[in-house]
Amino acid sequence: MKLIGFKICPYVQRVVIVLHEKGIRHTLEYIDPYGKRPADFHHISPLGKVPVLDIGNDQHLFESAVILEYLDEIKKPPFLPTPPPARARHRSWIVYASSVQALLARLVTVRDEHLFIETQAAIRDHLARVESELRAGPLFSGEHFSLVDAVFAPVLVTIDFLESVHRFGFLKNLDKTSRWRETLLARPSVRTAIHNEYRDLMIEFVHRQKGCLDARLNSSASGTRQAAKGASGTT
Ligand SMILES: N[C@@H](CCC(=O)N[C@@H](CS)C(=O)NCC(=O)O)C(=O)O
Repeated sequence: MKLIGFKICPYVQRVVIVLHEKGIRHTLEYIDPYGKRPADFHHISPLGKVPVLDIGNDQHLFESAVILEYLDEIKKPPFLPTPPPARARHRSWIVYASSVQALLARLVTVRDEHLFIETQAAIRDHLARVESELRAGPLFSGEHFSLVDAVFAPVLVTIDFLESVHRFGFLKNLDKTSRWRETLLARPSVRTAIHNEYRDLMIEFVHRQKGCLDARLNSSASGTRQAAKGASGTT
């Protein structure tokens, strides 16, 4: 199998996580998000997005949630529960994770200050709802890894990055979600899914958006430069 993706794409990260959790042999082909797509890209990815999973015999799968279910069907252990109600509940939370991920993407790209503030509030509301859904842990369904864990891990990785560049405090007072974050981020599959250039590429991505978050990064960077100049006695 070959997974085609971008190095910072959270939807690619979720597929990498499941490939690793299941021990499925694969190769990864990273394409340049800002460059020209490979010639056959729109043929293999009708929506023009990554991830795409090449499963051989000229067959390509697109849409990460579908890819995850495919991987779950072909290799044990199953990560989706069997009883239909539980199975449906997990699928609902997989959709929910994509909504949170979309809000996080909006936070990085938005240029309107009002919408920037509004998006932060929406993210907090969504995370509070996740918190109320979590049980004793350590994972979404207790001890067993599930596809819900696989899709929320990249959400929490993105939040970690965002908190490292600006103090949003998204996980403040969300104790269960914070513990879930720690458990997930310590997992080898999740660590593998975070490309070693992830942080630098994310910062580059934020700068390219020229949005409200970029403005905050620039102002805190110039603040740091001013402080450094002041400390060294130069102005
Ligand atoms: N619903 C899709 C979302 C995938 C998605 O949005 N991928 C982004 C990158 S993270 C993409 O390929 N965007 C198109 C582009 O940047 O050209 C999935 O779950 O696979």
